[in-house]
Amino acid sequence: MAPIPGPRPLPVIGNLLDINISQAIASMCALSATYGPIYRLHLGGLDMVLLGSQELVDEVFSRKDFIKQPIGSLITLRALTPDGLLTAFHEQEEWGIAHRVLVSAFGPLAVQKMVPEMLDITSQLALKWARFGDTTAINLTSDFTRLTLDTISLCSMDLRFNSFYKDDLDPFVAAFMDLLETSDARDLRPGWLNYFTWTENRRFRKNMRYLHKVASDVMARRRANPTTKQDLLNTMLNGVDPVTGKHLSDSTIRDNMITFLIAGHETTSAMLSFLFYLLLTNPGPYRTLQAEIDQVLGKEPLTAEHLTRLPYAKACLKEALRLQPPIPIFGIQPVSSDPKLPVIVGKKWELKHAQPVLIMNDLLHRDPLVYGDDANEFKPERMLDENFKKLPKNCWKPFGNGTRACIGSDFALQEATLAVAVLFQKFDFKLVDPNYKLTIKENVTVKPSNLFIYAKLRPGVD
Ligand code: MNH
Repeated sequence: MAPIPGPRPLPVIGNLLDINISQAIASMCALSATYGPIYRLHLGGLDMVLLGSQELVDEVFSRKDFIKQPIGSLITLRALTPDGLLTAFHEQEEWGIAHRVLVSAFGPLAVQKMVPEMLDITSQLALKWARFGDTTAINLTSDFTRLTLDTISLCSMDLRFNSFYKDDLDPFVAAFMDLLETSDARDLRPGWLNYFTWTENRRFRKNMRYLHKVASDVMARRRANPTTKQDLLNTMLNGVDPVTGKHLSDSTIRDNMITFLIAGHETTSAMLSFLFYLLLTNPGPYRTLQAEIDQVLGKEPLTAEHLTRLPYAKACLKEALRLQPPIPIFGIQPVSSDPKLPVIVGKKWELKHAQPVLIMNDLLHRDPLVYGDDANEFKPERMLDENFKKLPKNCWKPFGNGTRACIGSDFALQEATLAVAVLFQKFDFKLVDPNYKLTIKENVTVKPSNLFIYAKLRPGVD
């Protein structure tokens, strides 16, 4: 057996000094240049193994003995949503019940019925940008965050944040942003150290109580005023699990409402922001995309039917998810038939039972053996269905893997395709700073920072 390479850990703090805390993910990927596609790192009290090539990722995803492991921020988030789909442990009963009750409510057919609500919010964004005119700098990511938060809350629980009518973050968003920020900092410290950060812990608990209350209030209001709308909240309130015959408990419903709001908006906003950045720095794909939208929509108002005829727009989104995955790392673990025995990967590396393993999407998605010498370039053509299906399996994992993959991927892709179609139909865009260099802010998900654009209404648009 070969030792798994990696930087030498120090006592207590492990490899903390090998990582730049504000750019933890970028530093983890950078270490792979020195240590290779599999290496180990000791952080936050965990002995982790990181994987960053398609060959290794394909191996672990093709086997049956690797399962999801909520790790890092997800563990801290478990304090907030212990029964939520995203943070649930593999064997947790609440996960199975909620998954089975919800899975078809997130499927393509159900999501298609949400087009009018998605359009409602996208139109608010378009109206705002039209009124700004073409000389007001738009903070792209913050407007996309308004779009995606208002969309998931309206579609999932008929709740309107009306973010476009507010300058500041809604208190709900402020509370969970603050909670996520502390959760990132906690992650990198050994667990016992977090015990001593009193003020931070108090703030964490205060935010948590507030988020629980908002969700419980929405649930109580719906119970008091029942509707027949087939939204996710009604699905959770009324659904019965075909396997166990059980309903979702109130705390499971509450946790999943919070989960949808958190998981459903930061990621989709990041995807749209990165896509715009990539289009604005790649004039060829920008023009091809706008030509497709002009050809399919012309000046007509968008309908669900148009969305099925925008293959290039979909390819652009998938290519943006490849180059800039909003969730760049996620955790799995080997499960050995005998916990005392190791699990062998790549025929030569031993992993301990339940050892945290991190998949590094940033590296997987740029594996030169899969994507070639131009792996770092934005080329949406490679994501058109006919080309995508020729790629080796498990080379594109922006939505995670297996049964624990993202339940909201159809929702997110439809929402983003719709937004891109409406926005490119109505506007021409350019960067405020033509020399803008991408910088990334990490806060559980990653997003571009300081990305400002101008939007100019196109001739003939009212
Ligand atoms: Mn989403 C799980 C990425 C949009 C709700 N999501 C995951 C995972 C990734 C992911 C990666 C797997 C995490 C892990 O293995 O630990 N999600 C995304 C991306 C986007 C996204 C890149 C947008 C782009 N997600 C959404 C939307 C929702 C959502 C929209 C909507 C409500 N995601 C979830 C939930 C899970 C999840 C819920 C947990 C699924 C499960 O384990 O059952």
